[in-house]
Amino acid sequence: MFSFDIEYKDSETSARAGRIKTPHGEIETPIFMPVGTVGSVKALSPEDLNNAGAQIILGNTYHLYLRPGTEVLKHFGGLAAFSSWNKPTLTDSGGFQVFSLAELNKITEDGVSFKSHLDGSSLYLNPEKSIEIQEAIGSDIIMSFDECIPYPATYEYVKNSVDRTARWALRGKNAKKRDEQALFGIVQGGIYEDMRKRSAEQLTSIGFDGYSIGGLSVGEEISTMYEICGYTASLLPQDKPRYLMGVGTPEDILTCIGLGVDMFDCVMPTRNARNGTLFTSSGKFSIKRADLAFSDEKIDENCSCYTCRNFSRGYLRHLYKAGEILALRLNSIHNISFYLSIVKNSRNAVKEGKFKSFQQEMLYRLKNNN
Ligand code: PRF
Ligand code: ZN
Repeated sequence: MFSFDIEYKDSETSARAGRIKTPHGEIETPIFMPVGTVGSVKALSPEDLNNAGAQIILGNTYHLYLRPGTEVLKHFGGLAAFSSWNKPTLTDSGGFQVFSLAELNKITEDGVSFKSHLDGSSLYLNPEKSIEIQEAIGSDIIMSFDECIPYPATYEYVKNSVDRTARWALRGKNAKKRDEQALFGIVQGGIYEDMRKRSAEQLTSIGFDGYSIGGLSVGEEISTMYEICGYTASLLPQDKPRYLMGVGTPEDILTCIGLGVDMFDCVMPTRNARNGTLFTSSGKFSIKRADLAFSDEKIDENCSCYTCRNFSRGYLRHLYKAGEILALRLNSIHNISFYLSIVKNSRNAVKEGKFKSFQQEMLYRLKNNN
């Protein structure tokens, strides 16, 4: 069964250190969830993920519904068993992916019709169908089907969409059959504080196991993102986990932990790894740089991941330039390990009552890009 307990609260910021229990194991928060859209975190095996410190990974309803489909997933006993990950998984509802990837046909009160980005076939998702697919996937934490509002959007548009997202969230909750899965509601409302308040009130009065903050990092100013994130987090129940969807950079994660967010996911560490961009505690750099050819430095002297324990920047540059597939794996191992070290160190800092100084120091070092 699902539970969330807060173990420590920071006195200077809104940061919390907590523990989520799921049928597939426990998660220490704050946590970063590597993105495994189609049932694999690109370039990484479950063993690589375990060694990097991953505790939960994310899958997407939209992609898994298109391929391999619910019958295959059911046959293998759900995504965790199918992929041999066997630890906690969370799925996004498909709402956001339908709006961002598919060719949208029509949004009605009932749901959304769209064309598959794979073969153009016509498909349909609604709140009930999204829950049914997530039940077949068997993820420990599932999301309500929401309408993701484009940015910028008018106040009137946002209002209609917030209300519809609340009606869809209630329908999803009523359709849910499996008790062992936790269901989160997704707060929308664009950049309008009163709409965020309206959405948070609607969802908390329905009641969910946790609350996601959606509709951010979609093109608004970064300062606006932080303001709306902090405001929204302050409206949510203290005793439930808060998940900021699709965010973000190391700076964003450190900042938003301080605003009271417990869970994050983003393709940035894995996608950037495959493009040759590596994150370190003193900023990011490209492994393609000519001046790294003779570098015997590690990616990050402070990192103890498999890649940093064994390989020089010079060798990693060579692998990348030669188009070797090992480059993608080694880079991904480092970036995921780095992201997970940020949340782990944040958690430890909260426990030791020094999150604020840890956060300031980290943000300062990240800015001094090397
Ligand atoms: N809704 C859903 N998934 C999401 C988002 C959202 O608003 C975002 C926005 N950053 C990322 N992923 N369902
Ligand atoms: Zn490393």
